[in-house]
Amino acid sequence: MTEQSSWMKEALALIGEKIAAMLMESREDFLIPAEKVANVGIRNTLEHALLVLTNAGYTVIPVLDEESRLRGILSIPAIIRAVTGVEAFDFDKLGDITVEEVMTTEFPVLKEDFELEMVLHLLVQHAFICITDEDGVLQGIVTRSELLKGTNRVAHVFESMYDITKKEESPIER
Ligand code: 4BW
Repeated sequence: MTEQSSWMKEALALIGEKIAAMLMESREDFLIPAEKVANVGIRNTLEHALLVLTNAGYTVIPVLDEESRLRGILSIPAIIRAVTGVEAFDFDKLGDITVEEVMTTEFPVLKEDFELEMVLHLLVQHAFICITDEDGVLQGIVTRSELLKGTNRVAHVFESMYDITKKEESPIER
């Protein structure tokens, strides 16, 4: 798992203070709490995992251990790959392979005091970001759609809250 690192933080351009503050007002709204996040256990079989994914309607979900610590993420394509033979699928193997054998362990994870810049940056590449506490226990996820809802709100109300005047020379136009 890729932890939030200081060099990465510094590499990211800072979001304007006022916009960041407005977005962070919705912080609680865009964090889907762990109890509402579909997940599978590390020792579950792929057969069980496929049922959970199918019933939840998601393509990728977090993998947890017995102490609710985040251990990986599991996708439908990864399950299908695991039962793909040279010429055919062998779906009988679903009951013999565990989630742990197939899950992805390289993915970004942030702590509860995450920086907004970091989340925005990571969501370009990833559909959701897992948030954990210091012990690695899943606290929730931030998804693209929840953050977009927050961004949408800022786009609608920002100019009604602030007087904006164009600078003579904007750095963006240089
Ligand atoms: O069951 C669904 N309900 C709703 N309301 N929307 C869904 C559902 N399934 C898919 N969607 C939509 C969302 O807009 O399709 C997008 C892509 O789904 P995904 O990736 O490929 O399964 C969804 O975009 P999103 O809300 O920004 O979510 C991004 C990703 O975050 C999802 C899924 O991998 C994960 N995710 C979201 N909510 C989750 C969840 N994983 C577990 N539990 C949840 N509650």
